[in-house]
Amino acid sequence: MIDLYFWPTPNGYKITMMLEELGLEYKVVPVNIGKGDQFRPEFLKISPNNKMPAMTDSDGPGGKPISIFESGAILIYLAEKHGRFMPAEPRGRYNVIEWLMFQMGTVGPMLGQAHHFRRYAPEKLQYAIDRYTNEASRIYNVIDRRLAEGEYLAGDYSIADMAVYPWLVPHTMQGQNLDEYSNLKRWYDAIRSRPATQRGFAVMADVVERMRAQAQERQQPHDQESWNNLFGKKQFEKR
Ligand SMILES: N[C@@H](CCC(=O)N[C@@H](CS)C(=O)NCC(=O)O)C(=O)O
Repeated sequence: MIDLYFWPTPNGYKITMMLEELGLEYKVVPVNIGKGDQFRPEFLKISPNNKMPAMTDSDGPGGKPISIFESGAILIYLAEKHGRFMPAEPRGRYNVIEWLMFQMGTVGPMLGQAHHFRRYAPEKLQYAIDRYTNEASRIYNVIDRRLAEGEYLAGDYSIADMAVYPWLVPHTMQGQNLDEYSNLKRWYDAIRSRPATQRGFAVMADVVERMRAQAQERQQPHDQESWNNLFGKKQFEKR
């Protein structure tokens, strides 16, 4: 049995997309990162960086349980275990891994900063807004150029595409217009229309809707408690 420690964010959706593509049964264990669930000692044991997603599989290597944190590692684990969405042959495999690493090292961290400075930061710092909006445009151009060469990022539809796609869903928050990137837009629409993508994004959709309504009501993305957990004192406590 798979337990997925999850909250509905781009990093979380990478894994629900993959689990849905594989047609696996899994239990969602909500990790409410706004309420501080990520700091619970039992969660830190499987995810020492206090971030979701994390996953446990009772049927890990050698038939023994395994726990994994970092979405890229989880995707590689699932792809290798099930022999899908990453070729076994070395050239194809490294091609997928390089684009997956591009997501993990660049797409996620940089677009996350764009969200932070464009939307979450209490002070509007023009330098930071420009820096991360420009960086987002640069990244979108890299993806667009790559997708001029092929249908997907690395050969057939793979875990690299599943890692990048959820980060481009909030493109307006990153100051990006998909119509300016024709190859990327074609790829984006193809992935969006996959039934597994839709099922992956339906996980905890009720919570997303509730959080959206609450944020709209208070006209701020975070309340005091979630700000403190994600960006304030609680986040930086020594543990
Ligand atoms: N590199 C990690 C990043 C995961 C990550 O940033 N998770 C965020 C939500 S998207 C989180 O759990 N934040 C809670 C916190 O920072 O305390 C991965 O890809 O798994």
